[in-house]
Amino acid sequence: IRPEGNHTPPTTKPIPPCPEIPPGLVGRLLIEFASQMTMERVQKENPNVTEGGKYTPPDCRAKQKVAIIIPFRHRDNHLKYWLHYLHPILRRQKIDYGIYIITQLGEETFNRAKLLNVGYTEALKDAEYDCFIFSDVDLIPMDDRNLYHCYDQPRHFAIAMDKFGFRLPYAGYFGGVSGLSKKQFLKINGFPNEYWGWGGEDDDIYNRITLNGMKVVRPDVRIGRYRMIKHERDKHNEPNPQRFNKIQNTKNTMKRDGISTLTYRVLQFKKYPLYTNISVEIGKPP
Ligand code: UD2
Ligand code: MN
Repeated sequence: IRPEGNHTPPTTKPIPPCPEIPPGLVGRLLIEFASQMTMERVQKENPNVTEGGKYTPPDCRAKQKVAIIIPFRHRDNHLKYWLHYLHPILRRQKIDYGIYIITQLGEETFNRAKLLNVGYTEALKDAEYDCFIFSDVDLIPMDDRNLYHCYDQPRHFAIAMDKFGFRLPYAGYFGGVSGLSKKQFLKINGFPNEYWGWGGEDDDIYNRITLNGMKVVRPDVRIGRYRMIKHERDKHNEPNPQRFNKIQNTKNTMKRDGISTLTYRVLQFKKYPLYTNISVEIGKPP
C-alpha cells in the first residue's frame, strides 16, 4: 500500500521527432488484386485510422503534414485496394496524413488536373498541410521505402510501373504519383485546369516545374516500383486531341491557368472512416 499524499505528477514525456528512416519498414511488398476486397475488411485492418482517413504517428512527431489527393469517378473497386495497401504502408512510414478523394460529379469529360487543384484547395481548408501527394487511384507502390512525403524539389514517385516494364517511359514523365510542397505548388501556379480528357496534363505540370527553375527528383528505380490495377480506358475520358499542341504552350498558359483561376462547386464534403470524399462540379470543356 502506497502512503497517501505521495502523488507523483503524471509524466508527459515529450515525443521525439520521427527518424529520417522509419525503423519498421519491410522493403519490397507483394501486391496482388486477385482476392476479394471489402471496405469492412479494410476498416477492420486499420482501427487506428481516424474519421476522414487521418492518421498521426503515436510515438513521434512527423516533420510534415501530408494530404494525399486522389482524382476519382466510378472506381470504387480500385479505391478499396488502394486503401487496403496504402494505409498500412503510410503508417509504417510514420507519415502524418489525411486522404482526400475528389469525385467529379456528372458525366462530362474527366479532368484529372483540375480535380487535383480542387483537392489542394479543399485539403487546406480542412487542416494545415505542408505537403501534397497526388495519386491515381489504381497505383500501388511495391516497396515501402518509397516515402510519401515532400522533398527539396518536386517529387515523382511512380517511376517504374509494371505497365511500362518497370522503367521510366521517357525522361520528362511525371504521371501517376507525384508530390509537391505548398511552396513548390504555388510557385508553378498549381496545375492546369484546361486539360479535358486523357493525357498531357502530367507533361504540362512537368513543364511548369522546369520553367520555374525547379527540377524533378525521383527515388531509385529499384524502389520506385508500382503495380497498376488493370483497367480499360474509362468512358468520358477519351484521349484529348489538343494535348500535343497544349504542352507546347505551357510557358504562356501557366500564368493565366492554374490555382489562381480555379473555380468549382463543392456539393458534398463527407468524412468516411478511411477517407474524406469531396464531390465537385468542375464544369465542362468549352
Ligand atoms: C496515365 C497516368 C495518369 C494520367 C493519365 C492521363 C500512369 C500510371 N498514370 O494513367 O497519371 O497522367 O495517364 O490523364 O501512367 N480516373 C477516375 N475515373 C475516370 C477516369 C480517371 O477515377 O473515369 C482517375 C483515376 O484516379 C485514374 C486516374 O484518373 O487512376 C488516371 O486515369 P487512367 O487510370 O484512366 O489513366 P492511365 O492509367 O492511362
Ligand atoms: Mn490507370
